[in-house]
Amino acid sequence: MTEPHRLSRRTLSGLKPEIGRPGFDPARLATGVVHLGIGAFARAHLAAYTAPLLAAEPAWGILGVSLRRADTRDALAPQDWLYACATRDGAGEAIEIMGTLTGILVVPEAPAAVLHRLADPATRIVTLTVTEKGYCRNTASDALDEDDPAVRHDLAHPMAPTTVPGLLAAALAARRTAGVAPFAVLSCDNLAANGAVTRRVVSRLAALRDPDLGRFVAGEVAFPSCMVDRIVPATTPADRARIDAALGVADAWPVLCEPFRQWVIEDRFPLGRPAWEETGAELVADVRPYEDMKLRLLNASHSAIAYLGQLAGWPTVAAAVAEPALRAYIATLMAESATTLRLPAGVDLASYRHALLERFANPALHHRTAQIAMDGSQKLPQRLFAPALDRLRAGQRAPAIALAVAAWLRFLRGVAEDGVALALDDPQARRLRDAARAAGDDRALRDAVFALPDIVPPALAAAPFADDVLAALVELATHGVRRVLARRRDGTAVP
Ligand code: CS2
Repeated sequence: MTEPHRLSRRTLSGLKPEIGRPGFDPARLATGVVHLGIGAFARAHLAAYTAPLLAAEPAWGILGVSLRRADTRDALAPQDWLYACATRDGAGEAIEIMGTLTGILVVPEAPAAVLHRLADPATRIVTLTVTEKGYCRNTASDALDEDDPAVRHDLAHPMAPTTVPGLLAAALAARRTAGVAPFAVLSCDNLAANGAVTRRVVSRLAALRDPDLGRFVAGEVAFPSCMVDRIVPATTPADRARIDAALGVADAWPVLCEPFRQWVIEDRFPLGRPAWEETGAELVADVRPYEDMKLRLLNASHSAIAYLGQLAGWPTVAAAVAEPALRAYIATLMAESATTLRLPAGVDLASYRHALLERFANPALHHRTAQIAMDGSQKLPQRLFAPALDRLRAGQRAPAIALAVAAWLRFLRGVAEDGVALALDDPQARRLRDAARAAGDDRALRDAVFALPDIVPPALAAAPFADDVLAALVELATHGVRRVLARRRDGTAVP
């Protein structure tokens, strides 16, 4: 029985007319997609591209899976898996009720049920937003981290896996035994060549279980790559209160996002797919140029803004880019990274960069720098280290990238410029914090972190990049973020 003041199928028809609602009966959906990592991003991105197709194709409903916590399931179960998606910018907010989910399962509670649904022949695609760390990869080699205790657990208990590679290997093994064709695995995380990385970690874990299974996964399973883009900040209590007031009923966990969205997908789905091209996705043969452009311009800028913002006391991306000197620096950073890109056909770089700055300035999103600063060890390789390496190979320095990396190093010390403590939320937190704590001065800080070859590529730990990072660290210590950015804009800084 659902509550009268809670969003649910029963209260859906009583919502105000300006609230968008599903153009289909959510009760009639069947599961065709299983989504691992059913967080805010997938609920605002995958769901938005899929919802308009479900009236014609109700077999493509999405079963959500949470890998660790039960909170999303607990929030959405009493509301028949419905939730509000609020699209916001300076002009206002549009709210749509999303009804694409057929349920949510939580792995630690019910690993067998998750495996059962993954093995079900009706499941034709498994999509993933499990964050960079969910791939259990060594970020330097992009191979499975075989020393990861969770990976070791999954190898010892193949029928009760806890990791993404472990779950997928177990499900693909079950399908193979039952003679059911493999589903396609679509990674929607911010990794370069995300399909290839997923194939590598899943097939390696499968091979460690059984070499034959490893060959099957590597050779017979489709792992298309894709580039996803939509800024989806974490929902705050204030968002919840505002959206509840607009709905007139309570939604325990709405999501909010910017109007912009993009999805570029490699078209390799042996068992079929929803007609995502009808809802704006671009289906292409080679996603890599789109992925690199987005990671090295949007996400690289985000990480730079996050660490500079954490040090300088800018709580949100919009607050940071309201500073002219920061905006100028981000334009320089993008120009520096852009030299490493093979641009997708038809993309105008100047308009793309301009649009990014406009999106960052969205005053209604309150996208927190602390949120983006999380998991730097997992994000920096594809956002900052890869373009720096490419520039080095081309005989070019990378002073703007070096400043972003220096800001990250300073952030690892855990103290903002005004003395406020900064939280370090990163799977490598212990090693990074130990390295930062032991380091007396800036040179020691750089050397300690750059001596971790699985985190920072050794080629960057040498001159000239390491010199530029040290120069930036010293500059930050001497002048502080605001003055460093102003000096760089005026051309008075050394690099
Ligand atoms: C952000 C991304 O949190 C982060 O690291 O850079 O989540 C970013 O908002 C999305 O990739 C935008 O598509």
